[in-house]
Amino acid sequence: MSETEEAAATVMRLLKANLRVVKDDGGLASINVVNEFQNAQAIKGFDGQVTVGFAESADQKMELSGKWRKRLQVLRVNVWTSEQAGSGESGRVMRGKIVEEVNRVVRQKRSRPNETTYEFYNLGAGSQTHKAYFGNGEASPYTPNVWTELASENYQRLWASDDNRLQLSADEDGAYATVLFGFKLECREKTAKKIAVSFEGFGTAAGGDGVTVKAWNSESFLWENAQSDGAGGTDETITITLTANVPNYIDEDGYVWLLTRTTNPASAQSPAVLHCDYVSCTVTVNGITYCDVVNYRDLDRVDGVPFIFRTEFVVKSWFFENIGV
Ligand SMILES: [Ca+2]
Ligand SMILES: [Ca+2]
Repeated sequence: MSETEEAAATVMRLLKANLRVVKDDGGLASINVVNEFQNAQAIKGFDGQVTVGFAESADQKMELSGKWRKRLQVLRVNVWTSEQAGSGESGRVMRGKIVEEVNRVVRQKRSRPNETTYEFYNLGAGSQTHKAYFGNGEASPYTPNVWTELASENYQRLWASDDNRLQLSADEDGAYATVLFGFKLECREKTAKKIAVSFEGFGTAAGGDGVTVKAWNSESFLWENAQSDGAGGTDETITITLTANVPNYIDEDGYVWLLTRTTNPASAQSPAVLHCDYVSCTVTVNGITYCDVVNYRDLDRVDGVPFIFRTEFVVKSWFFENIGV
């Protein structure tokens, strides 16, 4: 039985995955996206905080029988900043930047808020979320001693589709240049209704060029849904789209695993080389299919120390449901 995700959870993840605020010093601002405002202390250590809370809900019949309904849900999204000791940037400026970014993300993603793209942007070795490992053939993601985590400079090559590629080779006769990618999802397994994992790159080997990708089925404990391409010596995007038994492809720690290897192995004379520019995993959940900003206003709190700069958005969202009777 699948589950429907709460609107606030969907919008929280949407913001968490997409907010990218650049500070005056060129660094990326750290923004804590949570479901409730704690206190001014909790903002410390972050450049800003965004809270998402449920406000109200209404049901609309779509036709006379009342079987098809549109469920409208209104959310309150608040942006909070304060003056940070030692920060060159004022809380007011930071608030303005985050507000702009919330507007951009909600508007751009309004027709697909329930779709999240997970990528390696800004991650390095030792990442606590998505992981990437090198190996020399097919093994389960949990096999000890066969997978070596990539170094940070190699993670960085996966940050964007920019033709700056990860390039790894297997030299031993019969070995495949293999990279294992683990995407850590931020949704409950049973809410996932579609997963699309994509690899952009190519492979070369003495026995023939090409890349083969597979997805890990954590129920059958097998690599499945093989796809092959990338034999042209230039980037190609290979995608595995999963729409049936989707939760089976999410393991108990919330990971979706993608295995990518050269279609052919290295020979005694020449290595097998895997080139990868970019990988991503897009997950669609059962939940709201539309959201947009209704309005926003400033609610600064200037009677205490430190000042709290706050902007509150009203966001409307909806999804359609068939209640069946
Ligand atoms: Ca490319
Ligand atoms: Ca790249």
